[in-house]
Amino acid sequence: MIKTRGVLAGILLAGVHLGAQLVLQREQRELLRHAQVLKPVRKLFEFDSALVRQPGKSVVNGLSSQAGPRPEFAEVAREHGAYIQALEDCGLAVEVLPALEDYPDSIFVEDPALALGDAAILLRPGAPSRRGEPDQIESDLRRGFARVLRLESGFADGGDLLLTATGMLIGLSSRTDRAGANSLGALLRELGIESRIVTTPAGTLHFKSDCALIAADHVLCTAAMARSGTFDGYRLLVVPDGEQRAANSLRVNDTILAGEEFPRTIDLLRAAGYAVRALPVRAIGRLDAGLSCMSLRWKVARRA
Ligand code: CIR
Repeated sequence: MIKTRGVLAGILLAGVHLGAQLVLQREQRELLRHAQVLKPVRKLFEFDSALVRQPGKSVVNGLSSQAGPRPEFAEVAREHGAYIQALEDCGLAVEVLPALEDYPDSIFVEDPALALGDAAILLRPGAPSRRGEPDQIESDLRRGFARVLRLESGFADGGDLLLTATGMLIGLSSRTDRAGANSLGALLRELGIESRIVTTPAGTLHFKSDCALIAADHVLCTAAMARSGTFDGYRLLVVPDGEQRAANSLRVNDTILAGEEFPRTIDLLRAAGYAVRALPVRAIGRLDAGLSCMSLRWKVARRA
């Protein structure tokens, strides 16, 4: 009897031991998975480099959905200068490319390419007048990135791409179609980045015209974007009525760049604990642009 009890106790102990080991292994796997998910989080807002392009005189003829006066060249140039200064003040080394008069919208370098630290992707802008821009920026990217991939089919603009902690959101819009989103998804997978195709609220130029990630779990967005459900599970800071354009803000390291025309949004951001740098955006606003559009930003990948 005593012997049987001893054997039973032994089996029980071995079972408990095995159970504990399985739990440990599961926890280790979970930790590893978590670490993989968190890896890109660290880099979401960490930048040390940026590429911008000087506006040409032709910028005043850039695409715009708005009736009303065209912006003055001098005002665009002043806003661009203030933007470069802000990036530098955030600690970034900014390379300024020469103006391209044949491409009025080429100041918005975010659209023809995607920069990811160790790799870049040449995109295919949806607007016919911007289709040549990736070729114009290719050699500059090849200088800075060991790997440069190219989107070969469909259309996708950088303004429709938002990197989040769990991967890239690709917004379908009048500039990014499903064929482009699918091909881009495949290229991103080659680089180890998951992606999800989402929609852009009607009447919005780009996905990021309506939203900006301000912390890994916190999104600044328009009411229309909030209603879309794309960011369910995130904390949302909805821009006040009349300040929709403020949604295209940009977090760079620990600072959020926001348009100075949007004081109520700036107050909300500051009240939420963020450091904000207010920048002039009136003229680029007339060209449907905001603060993410005028740069490509990345953190140089250190080789192991
Ligand atoms: C365009 O319509 O392409 C330009 N006027 C504005 C591009 C703004 N870019 C962006 O939101 N990423």
